[in-house]
Amino acid sequence: MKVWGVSVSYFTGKLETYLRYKHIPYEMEPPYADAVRVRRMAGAVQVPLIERGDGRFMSDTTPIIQALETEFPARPVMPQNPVVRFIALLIEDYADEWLWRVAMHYRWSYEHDRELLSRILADEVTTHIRLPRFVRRFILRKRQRGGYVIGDGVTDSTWDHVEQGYFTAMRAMQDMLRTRPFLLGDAPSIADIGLMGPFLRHFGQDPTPDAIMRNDWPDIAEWVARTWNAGATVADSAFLDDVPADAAALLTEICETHLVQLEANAQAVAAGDTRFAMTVQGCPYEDLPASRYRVYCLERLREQFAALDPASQAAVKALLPSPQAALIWTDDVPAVSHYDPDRQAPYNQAIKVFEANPVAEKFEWLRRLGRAPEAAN
Ligand SMILES: N[C@@H](CCC(=O)N[C@@H](CS)C(=O)NCC(=O)O)C(=O)O
Repeated sequence: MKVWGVSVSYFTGKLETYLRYKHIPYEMEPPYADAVRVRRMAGAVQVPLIERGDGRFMSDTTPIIQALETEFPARPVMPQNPVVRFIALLIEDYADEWLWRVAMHYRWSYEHDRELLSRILADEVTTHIRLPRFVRRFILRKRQRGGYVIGDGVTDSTWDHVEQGYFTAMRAMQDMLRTRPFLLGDAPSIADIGLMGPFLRHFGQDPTPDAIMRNDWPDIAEWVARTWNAGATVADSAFLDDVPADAAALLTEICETHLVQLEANAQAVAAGDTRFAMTVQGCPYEDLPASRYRVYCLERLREQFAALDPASQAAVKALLPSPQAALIWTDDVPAVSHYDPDRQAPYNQAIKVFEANPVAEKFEWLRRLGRAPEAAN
């Protein structure tokens, strides 16, 4: 299996964790030198992508993993119990979409992290571009910090709240890991795999968050290593049959953060707005990019909830007592993404989470000059 990916990428790290656990062999290479073909085949140049032997492309780790679970049923990562499975998928969605801003902030707001990562990325993904390395690094720094940090609502007044998201996640995960090696049992589930997106390549590798984790949260550093190495140490799946009480802090955090953002984003997309504001845990965020892809995430969560039997639905409701959770089972806020209407994912023409990056567009002339970096994380 060919994975088009990047060694320091959030979602590539999530997919690699999964493939290693499942013992699915793969080779990896960055896709950017072949961007025209990749865009034609996959719809968007983002990482990771999988190119199959028959030429088909798979995009988007959430449907990729769901499709691979059917194709490679050994060592499943989806819990059998429907309530545990729904909660695991909700944790995956929070890891994918809420912790993204936190991870990008630590990587691109701190000078040391920014210098190191722009150097790694320039050497890994932009060597086909005929511009001096310092120019390639400059574009990468501007693109990533401008588009994904400053352009995604990280300001002096949200900075502390963004960082609080990292600590709250670790505290809540620690609650769950006190009596088990993985969040929902004795084997990694899609909840662990999802959280490896932010925790493997960003929090566990970027200098600033990694120092915090290693020095103050070594239990979490152990979980990162354990999940990465689970292919060698875990013989088969073993999940809980109930969502444990120690998941309460993580579920509250998900309701108060991720679901608030999903709701405000869906409202913005429904109104045709490209930017929106929201208040999360009392902290106002201004001028955020609306995402059609995240409306699709909400559509899928609602669909998974609707597919549960009434007793499981009641159990999920009892686990999510925060008022924000009603977003999942009521449709006062419309969720209509018009994305993947024929349900071909992961074999569809994909869209990016943020379809436009205004900062990248500002540097388009420079990029064209040397065929400069068009995507990285
Ligand atoms: N929902 C997608 C997200 C993939 C994604 O956003 N990947 C980042 C890198 S970690 C990317 O390629 N971004 C494109 C860009 O920066 O233009 C997935 O789960 O695979």
